[in-house]
Amino acid sequence: MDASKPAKKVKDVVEAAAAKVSEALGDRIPGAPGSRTPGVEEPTTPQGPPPPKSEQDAPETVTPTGAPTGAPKVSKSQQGDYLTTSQGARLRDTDHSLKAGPRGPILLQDHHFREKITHFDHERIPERVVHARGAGAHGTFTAYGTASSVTKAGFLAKGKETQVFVRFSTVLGSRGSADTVRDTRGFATKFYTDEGTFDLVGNNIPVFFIQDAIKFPDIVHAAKWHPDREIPQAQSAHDTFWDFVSLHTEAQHHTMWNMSDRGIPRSYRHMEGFGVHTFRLINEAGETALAKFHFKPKLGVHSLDWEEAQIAAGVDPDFHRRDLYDAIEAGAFPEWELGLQIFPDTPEETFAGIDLLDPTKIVPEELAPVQPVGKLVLTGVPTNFHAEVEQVAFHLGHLPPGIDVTNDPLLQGRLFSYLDTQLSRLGGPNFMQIPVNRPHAPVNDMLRDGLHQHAVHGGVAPYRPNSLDGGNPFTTDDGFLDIPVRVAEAPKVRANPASFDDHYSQVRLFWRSMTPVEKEHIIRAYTFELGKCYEQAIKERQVACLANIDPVLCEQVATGLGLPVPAPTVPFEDEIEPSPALSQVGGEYPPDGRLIGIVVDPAAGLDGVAEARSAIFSAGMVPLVIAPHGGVVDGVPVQRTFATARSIEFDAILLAGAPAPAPDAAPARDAKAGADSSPLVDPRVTLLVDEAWRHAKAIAAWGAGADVLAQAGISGTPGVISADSATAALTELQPLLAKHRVWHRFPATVA
Ligand code: HDE
Repeated sequence: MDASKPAKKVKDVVEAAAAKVSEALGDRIPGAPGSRTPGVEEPTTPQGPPPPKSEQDAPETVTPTGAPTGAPKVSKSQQGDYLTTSQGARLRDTDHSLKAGPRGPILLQDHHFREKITHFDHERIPERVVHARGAGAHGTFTAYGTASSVTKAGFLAKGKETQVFVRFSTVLGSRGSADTVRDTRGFATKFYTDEGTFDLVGNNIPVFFIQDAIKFPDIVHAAKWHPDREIPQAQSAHDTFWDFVSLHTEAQHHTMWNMSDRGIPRSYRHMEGFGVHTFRLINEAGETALAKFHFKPKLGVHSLDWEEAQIAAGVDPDFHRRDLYDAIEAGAFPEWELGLQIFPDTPEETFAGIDLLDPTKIVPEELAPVQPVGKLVLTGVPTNFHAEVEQVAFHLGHLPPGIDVTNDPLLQGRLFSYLDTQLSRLGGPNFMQIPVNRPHAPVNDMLRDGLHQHAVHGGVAPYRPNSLDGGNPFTTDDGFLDIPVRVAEAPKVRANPASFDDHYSQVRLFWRSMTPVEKEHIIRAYTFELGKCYEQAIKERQVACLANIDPVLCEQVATGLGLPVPAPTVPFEDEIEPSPALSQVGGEYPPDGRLIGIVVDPAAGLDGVAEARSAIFSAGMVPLVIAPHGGVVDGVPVQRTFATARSIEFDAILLAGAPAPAPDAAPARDAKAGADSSPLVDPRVTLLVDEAWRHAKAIAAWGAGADVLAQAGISGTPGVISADSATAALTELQPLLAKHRVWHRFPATVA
């Protein structure tokens, strides 16, 4: 008997079923792990390495010295059909080490074993000392030409397109920490310009904790884990952080931003990016101006709810990373407008009385509008995370002609630190030759040799002056100019300018610019974080700082902590004009890439579900069907089950039915099922709706879906829609999504 026959039959049936599911799924729901849909059985014939997925991109194939090679990007991937050693010799076996007999010891001569294990042992590199956790993507920057009057930087000339790589990050956590913790986010952009790489290494918060770089180890040691227990991971809700910021009060402004909704962004796509420091620009005519860089997201600035962020940290620690990559895969390319605030380059280096060299201060946009200079669009997911995201090396000293630094003492220190840190992270001085770090401009640098040298430098005279290499390379007058700014005569000191002593006026500005609901969130954040501190004295000291910011804020937080309300110690100035641009509430934005959960009840039929799915797709969003079990229901593919779905993943919930408890709705199987012994609706669905409601999300139902609203006790409440059809439900839902949350569901208690 041919033993392969029954096995082949099973294989055919299983593969046909898999193909059916994948056909029903289509390629529009992001998340497929590879470019090939696998069969159930292990492949036995060579098919070559898989091609990249369509949304993937990779570093340009330039040489280590920036020359285009014309090679396709996949040329850097694995080649051929057969497993080889690192030297390309084909292997017969990689599953057994070479032993002195089947039961004998492994032989030292096993060079394949040693190569495999040795390489594996060294796969990790030191994580970044800060910003260890991040995600990055490839894209393009297109300039409007509007900056040409202030800078001669070629990448800002009208219509110029420049490739970019952007890395977003949290600051405090280690590489494996959760994305949604309360923290500042890094927003670092590498522009591969024709005139040399420009790195804009910014954050999603426009101010910093410290004014002088020499304090960086202090703030980072205070904010990271306690050194004895390495607790807590990735968050500021602990004693050492609050100990430092309450003593070092110049940190109060940044801390307030962290306690606001800016500390828990909805996604990287919904964040602003700020260069923080003031830079000095120079145009073709040699005129200079001072400037601050801003990235404004096309989708608006939006945040998570704090409970949502906490649940996400457990349910999906990769929440932001997944959002970034899924959005690109779904074709909802993340987009920002780059803008400049421009200030006259005066000897005082101030604007409207604000010291432009103080990185704890902003210039309100109402005083100096952000002028758009170009568009950044992210279109490519990395091909290899380690090669690209982990090895990308940013440095503030990567500046093209036309952009220069100022004397901001924080910036000055960073100019040292970023180069220094790469030496230990990336193993030597040639990190700029790693593919993602290679400039796209020709490099002729006279830097030679060193560990991991990839370039094969020609010539015999890497020195200047020389005659042996014909004098090459030459300097040129259109090269990078260190703008010859006059340095005022002064004694050599360890001191700050007196203007740096104002630690509170802008914290008050921020607080007063918030809407009531945002103030509620800030009060909640301070009360939570300080409530997590152990030492009473630290809480008291921080509450004393809040007294210098606002009496209501101070009183509310003190009450939550059970502390007396102290009097201010720093006099309040006259009225501070609020800056509405600082608030996230108000405005309407496109819903691109938003995830809409559709709860279905297979027992009652899927009325309206197909039309809802296609309407959601056409609106540029992603529908995810949530059913009692996986697979395909009535021809509609299921992406989530009641067991796998959690509210935090969805921006809005659609209820297409009121499913009765599924067989696995038992607490012994799924704790989310709760204790109710005979619920009408599956308790996981009720929980989903409860959470979405608490997090001020829009919820819409049609048909029997309205029963779920009744069961949850939320029918008729703000932002909860009961409609006749799927189309009507979606029509009412979309304006709510454009505002991000149903803010009026929970009236604020503070003005
Ligand atoms: Fe950084 N910072 N930083 N920083 N920073 C690093 O560089 C440093 C500061 C920022 O995605 C490190 O390659 C000092 C401000 C981002 O790879 C390190 C000071 C801002 C990233 C370093 C600051 C930033 C970093 C760690 C005080 C916003 C991640 C690994 C003077 C404007 C970049 C590395 C990426 C990373 C030093 C302050 C943003 C150690 C000394 C202010 C987005 O070099």
